[in-house]
Amino acid sequence: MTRLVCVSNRISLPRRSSAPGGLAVGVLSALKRTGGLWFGWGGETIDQEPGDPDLHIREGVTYATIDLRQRDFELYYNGYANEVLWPLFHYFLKGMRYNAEQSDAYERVNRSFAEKLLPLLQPNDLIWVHDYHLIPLGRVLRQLGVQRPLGFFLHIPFPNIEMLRVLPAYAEMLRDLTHYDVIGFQTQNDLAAFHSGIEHLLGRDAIRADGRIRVGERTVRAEVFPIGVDVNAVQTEATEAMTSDVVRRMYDSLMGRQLMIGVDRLDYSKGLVERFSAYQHFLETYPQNVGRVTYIQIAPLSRTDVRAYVEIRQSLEQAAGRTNGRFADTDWTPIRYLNRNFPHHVLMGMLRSSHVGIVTPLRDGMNLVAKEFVAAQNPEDPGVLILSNLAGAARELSTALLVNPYDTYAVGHAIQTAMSMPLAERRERHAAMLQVIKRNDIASWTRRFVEALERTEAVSPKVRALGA
Ligand code: GDG
Repeated sequence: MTRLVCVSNRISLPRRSSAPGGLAVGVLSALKRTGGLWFGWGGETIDQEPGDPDLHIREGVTYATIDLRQRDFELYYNGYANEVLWPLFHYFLKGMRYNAEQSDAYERVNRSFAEKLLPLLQPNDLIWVHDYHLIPLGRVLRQLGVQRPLGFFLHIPFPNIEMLRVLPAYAEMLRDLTHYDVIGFQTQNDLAAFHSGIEHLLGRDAIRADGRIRVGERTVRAEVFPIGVDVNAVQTEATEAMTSDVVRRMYDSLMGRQLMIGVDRLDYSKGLVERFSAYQHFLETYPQNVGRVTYIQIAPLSRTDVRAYVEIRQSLEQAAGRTNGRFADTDWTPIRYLNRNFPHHVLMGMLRSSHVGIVTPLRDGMNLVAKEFVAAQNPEDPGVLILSNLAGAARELSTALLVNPYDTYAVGHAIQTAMSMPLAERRERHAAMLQVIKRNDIASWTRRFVEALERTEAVSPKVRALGA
């Protein structure tokens, strides 16, 4: 029997009020199904050299957490990961702040992850590395002699070569990716962008007719594995939470008004400033809605040490204040803007209570909230999803009201369309989306990726080692 080992920058130990984040939601659902080991940073920073991992076992999953030195955390996590790779991969060059010291810390932390993981590995492990924080990890593990199958999944978009070339070490990054046996992307667009990088680095012939990539004597599988949600679990959570105290109080406070909801980590890629201004256009253009619609935006804070996140927070407070100042009445607030974290089941209950779910990122790898909104609805009387065509999820959820998030007038119009959509059309659009997310749920995402990794076991360790 093989064991699944997931590695990600940050681990969240299972708690009901776990921190938001799509990666953690995806990895945890995957591991709960298969059991195995989850290795990563536990969230603590210290001043001395970190020791061995701490181990905790919960519900068949072993959690191995390590600490990070404060300085490395600043340079590697806040710095290279979130001030260089995150903006670059989301096509926000304006938010990018590069320096070579961060790049050294990225390599150093990846090496330290590999060295601390090594003693925990067993001969039958399948190793699945997650996201942009850990791209070099596969190469370092191979250098340390690991011969087991190695997979990598990128949760965020992959940029086209012309954008990627902005990164000084872009060629090394592409080469690092080829040390994995399986590389997974969210959408066909991301895969095509990766191919543009491989063509640039290794030449057109490196991409074989079956899509595999030839790297010396080895072949690497690069494929699309769109992440999904646990549809049954979301449906149960949402239905049960409808009777919870928090959701009932929220619902009662609407006093019969229609509800539009947004749930996003507070991040500039999520398009919240543009969304607030779209909502303002909606109130201006369709004044019959003034006093009749409430918009609740839940936006738990994230990456609070990074400058761009401080700036976006200020802009949003101003934007919400402007709209509320202009339209609010003694008994009605147009936008309720909450920088709070809620337990997941409460959020699912709120999604189910909403007439409209608004998900308008300026760019997003997938966006699980869009899929959760669909799963949480009552199929007999479903709410309407407004979805950015720049989110990976738009490829699958094609019967949502698709919008360009920059076109704030068009988004305002979509809100009006959603608020007045007849029941038959709502049901039809929702049924089509539900079918898609059921077919491609979190279990099938995990199964497909693990099967792809298992298939690479046939490759002889000698050939694999050639990549090291
Ligand atoms: C990255 C990629 C990709 C939100 N607020 C709370 C909370 N959440 C949960 C949501 C959802 C998850 O966090 C957010 O996932 P998203 O996919 O929407 O966004 P990212 O965090 O940016 O995720 C993204 C994802 O990875 C997976 O591959 O889809 O494109 O950027 O599940 O419900 N959870 C709790 N409290 C909150 O206040 N407990």
